[in-house]
Amino acid sequence: MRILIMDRTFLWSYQGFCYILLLVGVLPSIGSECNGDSCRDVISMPLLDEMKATLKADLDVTNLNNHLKAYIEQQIQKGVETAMTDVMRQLIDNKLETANATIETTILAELERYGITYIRWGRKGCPGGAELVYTGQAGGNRYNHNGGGANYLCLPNDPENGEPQSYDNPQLYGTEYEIFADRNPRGMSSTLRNREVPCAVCHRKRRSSVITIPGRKTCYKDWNAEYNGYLMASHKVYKRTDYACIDVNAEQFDNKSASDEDGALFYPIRTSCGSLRCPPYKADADVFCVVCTK
Ligand SMILES: [Ca+2]
Ligand SMILES: [Ca+2]
Repeated sequence: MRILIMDRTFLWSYQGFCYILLLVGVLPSIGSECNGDSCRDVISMPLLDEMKATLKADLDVTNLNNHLKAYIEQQIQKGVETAMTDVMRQLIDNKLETANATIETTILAELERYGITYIRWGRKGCPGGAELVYTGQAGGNRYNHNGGGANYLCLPNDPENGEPQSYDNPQLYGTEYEIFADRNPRGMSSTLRNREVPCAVCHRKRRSSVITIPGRKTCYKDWNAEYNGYLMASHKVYKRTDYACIDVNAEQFDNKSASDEDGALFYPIRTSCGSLRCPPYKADADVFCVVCTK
């Protein structure tokens, strides 16, 4: 059976045609076979009573149906594609969100494991936010020894000691401040001379670099100051040592009275112009230092 689908324009024109036939007496009656939307796909009518012929208007709307079918299929396909795209997008968004959260958690966990360490000379604790690895006493080689180690050491307060030996090679001493009243760097305590020097090994998480800048008390842009102070070393007439940055707020190691035991020594140092350009440096001046991390 054919499916008849007619638009309103077609129906009006067909009904008009029927009325014209009625007026000219050709169409005896339209009957129930053609009545608005109920028109059948096949309409038959007698032209004249005398004529044995029958006009058969066969309205074939196959092409229209095909177009409509194609259009509907196209719309359905489009709708399905849109729905699928939305679902896939949502799935991908959810997966990406989960993946990003996992990556962020992993990175934060890894960052907790990374960091830098430095020694804070002259203090028992670390600056705010830095973790204390251990606290101890500054040590080194005796100021008048010709050989051996020249660097200062941060010796832990809870050592694991070796066996006693009789050979003559002592090289591990405590360190004293040798800060005389007439050469006391500004801001530092004037009671430190011949006192022992504490130190702290500090760990700063989530940082990858540490530098000690001589000649400055502030860090450069994007660097964070851990502590600042004055550059010190052994005296120039003694044996050579490293330089060390002594905290401006240096404290004494313990409450023992200031006895002159010597050992390794920290003397403030000053500039000497010539090969050192002044300016920018200042003649015969204390030398600042700052420990910076990033
Ligand atoms: Ca002492
Ligand atoms: Ca001394």
